[in-house]
Amino acid sequence: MDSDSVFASVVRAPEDPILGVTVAYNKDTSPNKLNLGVGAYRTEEGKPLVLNVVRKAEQHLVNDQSQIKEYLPIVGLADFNKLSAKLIFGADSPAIQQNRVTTVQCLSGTGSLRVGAEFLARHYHQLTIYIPTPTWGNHPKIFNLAGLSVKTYRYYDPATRGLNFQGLLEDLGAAPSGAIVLLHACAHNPTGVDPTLEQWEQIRQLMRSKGLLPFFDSAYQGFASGNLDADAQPVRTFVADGGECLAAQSYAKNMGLYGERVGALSIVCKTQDVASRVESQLKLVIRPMYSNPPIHGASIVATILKDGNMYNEWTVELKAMADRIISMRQQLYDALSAKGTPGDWSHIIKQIGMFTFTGLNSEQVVFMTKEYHIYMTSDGRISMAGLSSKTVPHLTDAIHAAVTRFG
Ligand code: KET
Repeated sequence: MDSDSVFASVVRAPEDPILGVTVAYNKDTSPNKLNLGVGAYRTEEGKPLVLNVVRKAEQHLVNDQSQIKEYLPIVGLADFNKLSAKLIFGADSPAIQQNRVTTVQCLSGTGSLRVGAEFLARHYHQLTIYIPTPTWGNHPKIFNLAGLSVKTYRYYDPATRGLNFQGLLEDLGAAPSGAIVLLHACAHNPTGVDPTLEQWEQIRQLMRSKGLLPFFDSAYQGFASGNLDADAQPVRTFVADGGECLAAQSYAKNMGLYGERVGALSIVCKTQDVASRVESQLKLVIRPMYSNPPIHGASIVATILKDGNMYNEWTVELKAMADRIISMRQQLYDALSAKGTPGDWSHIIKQIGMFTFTGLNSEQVVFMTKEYHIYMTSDGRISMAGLSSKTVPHLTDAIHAAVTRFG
């Protein structure tokens, strides 16, 4: 009997708004089903992709008898941390040269955000973090659980399907001095809308003038433009001014290491001494949480970043993924235009990164899932990486039917 259980009063929690889409997809028996929910890259054949360069690095690790399975230090693999900081801040970053960056290996992007948030909650004077509307659904939960108070700033304008730059400046301008601001480093999720470099510069000036603390979430470096350096440019301009910031990096998407849970948190400080004290406190955050991070994924990343040839191979494979996504945008846009689907769909080719924020409403999404077995998040976000030339017509039919029926 249920009532005998000491947990009898536990109520069922809803599925996660993003990962729950995959749960529902897996239960669907239709041969035409299509998962455009989670942001995970698929090939033209609809299959998950392990990069060749990752296989090569793994082979290298297996053959290397000096590779051991001892615990890593609390902060993770030293090489991985150094190389990760270089990847995001640039090899010639003065902050790195001056040793005022501390980098700790964390459990992918999510874990990096969480560790950074826990550190801020313990040691930073202003406990309010501003996140964009909309944003990745896990952001408010991560920051709330860490003890920060979450507020929002305007970001996306549904009318233009572009950036609400004026609203963004107004809201950050009205934020209390010292507040933390979560910024998507590139390829904003879910909107696919990024500020231009000129707009970033204005955001930077405003934030610095008010002493707002930037916390970058970099989950898609390389996926926006196909170029790792170009995608890191906004972050680098914030570091170049000598000010402080945090950055959470994920290798889930750009190296396809989703399940390896490999990422890094960097905190750029004013001086080397501050950075080393910050690191000592990060260790106190991490040790009781998960003790120390896993070794395999970080070793793969370090192997690739360390070796010139492998690094180049990676950039080629990364560019190929980014290009395939861009070509999916064009194909979907062309197909909707050819079909004469009502509405302006040019945002599909204007937005960047893994997702298109279609503008479809939740009623239309429910309809597409029920009638066409197409799975996506209820906010109308579709993962372009889950699409292929073969499935574009099916998606086009579904969107056409949805907007015609519920326009
Ligand atoms: N930040 C952003 C903006 C983000 O989209 C994700 C993942 C993460 C961080 C964390 O990724 P990690 O695997 O912890 O490195 N987003 C996709 C997957 C998810 O929701 O977990 C998604 O939006 O589909």
